[in-house]
Amino acid sequence: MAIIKDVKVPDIGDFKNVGIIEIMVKSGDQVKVDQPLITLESDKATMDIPSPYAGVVKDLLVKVGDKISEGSLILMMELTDVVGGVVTAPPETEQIQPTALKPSTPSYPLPERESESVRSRVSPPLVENTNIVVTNTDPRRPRFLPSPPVQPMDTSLIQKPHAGPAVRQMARELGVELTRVKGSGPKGRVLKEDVKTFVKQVMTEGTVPGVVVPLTGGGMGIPPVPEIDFSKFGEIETRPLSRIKKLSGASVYRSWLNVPQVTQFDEADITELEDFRKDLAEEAKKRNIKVTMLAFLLKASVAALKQFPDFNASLDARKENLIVKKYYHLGVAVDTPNGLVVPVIREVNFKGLFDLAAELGVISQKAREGKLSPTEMQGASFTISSLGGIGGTGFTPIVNAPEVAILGVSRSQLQPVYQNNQLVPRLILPFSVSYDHRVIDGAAAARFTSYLSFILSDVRRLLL
Ligand code: CAO
Repeated sequence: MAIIKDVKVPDIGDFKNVGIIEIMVKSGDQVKVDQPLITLESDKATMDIPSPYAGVVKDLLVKVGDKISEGSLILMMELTDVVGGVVTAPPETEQIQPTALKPSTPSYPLPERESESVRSRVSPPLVENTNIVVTNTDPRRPRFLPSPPVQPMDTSLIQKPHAGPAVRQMARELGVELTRVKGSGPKGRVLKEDVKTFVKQVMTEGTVPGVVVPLTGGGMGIPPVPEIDFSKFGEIETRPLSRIKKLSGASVYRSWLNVPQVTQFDEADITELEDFRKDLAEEAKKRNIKVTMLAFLLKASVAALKQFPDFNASLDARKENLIVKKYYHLGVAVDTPNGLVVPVIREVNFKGLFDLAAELGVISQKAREGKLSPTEMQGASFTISSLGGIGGTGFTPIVNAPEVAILGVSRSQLQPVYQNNQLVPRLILPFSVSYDHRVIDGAAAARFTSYLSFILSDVRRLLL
């Protein structure tokens, strides 16, 4: 005997006029209880509407894009698990309630025994009352059971993840927690591609990928930053982050999470160095270049890296070996209108001050025009971030992993220094070195910065 049932949208809490973004069944499909039929998408969440019955889809009455609310008719279904007018339930009665719509209360208590009169008043879960009787195939349990009372959907359960069922299934199969995956679909919905990218990056880098995961929530066990509607407090403007900001953001986030880093602060007396730099100004002008402190810092850094090779190194992927580099390619952080980029000056050890100054001019210009090629930003063994042209007395640069150390330079200032029993004005350059503490000890870091200070205080040493 064919029994045709209406399948309607159950109680979905406060959600009304919610758009359908996916339909998982078509007319003629055989569906099981709890099998997702359609996916709805509100502003912040997606939710599946599962089938309350086992049966065959007869008429599909909705299409993608339709807006529906509680009680809207989704489809007509011919019930299959019907024996003599009785609809058989899945083996465990608790499963009657669709999993995606589990009420916040525990499972419905099973009565010990129900009389035949129950037949006329039971209803399938989450839809209007009908004359259908739900039975249980477990012989230890009563044959006729009332349905659980209609429960409103616990909408907190559907706030996340923002993904369709196919994507969720894929994530489940791969063991991916969808809350960690940044969605690139409409309204931030997680797509299959996002899950694949996530898995790829976890596999290759052993980290939660920053590019796809600006972890607004809970990734790697990190407590989520609450999402706040700031417009409640005043006027706001939402501006998309530039591509460079997203990439550099992902990169510093990855380093921040992966590298236990410490920053060692120091300073150098660059009075003589500055005099020398000024002496070079005329010659530099003839060459149409400007020799800033940075060219000296590049040379001095190479001297310090040669003295302390562990700073010019990377941990291998298994974190068991230190790969010490015999080349000196130095990254230089450049501030551009679109964000931070780090072009690399290769073989600094073989280049003179004028060459370095010229190259710095070219790459910073290219960086600001967004014309750097990817290869021009690869291969650094150590990085310098100089904010000296702007200001500040000190900062903690983030190690540019997998490098193990980075030099941060602040603005030099004339300061009174006690020398030969008197206070004399000296030009003092504050700087800092952040380092990966797995590779470099604090004592080594202090030796490194002291050596750098020594070299900068007496650049003749660079010739040795
Ligand atoms: N102390 C005092 N003055 C300094 C100085 C220092 N440490 N470093 C540079 N200056 C001076 C320069 O001599 C120059 O002076 P004049 O204008 O009188 O000639 C002026 O400051 C501007 O220098 P500059 O910044 O143009 O040149 P630079 O070679 O020092 O730096 C570059 C080049 C590309 C590194 C820099 O422009 C830049 O982008 N810095 C920002 C890097 C950054 O954002 N780092 C943070 C990353 S971590 O979040």
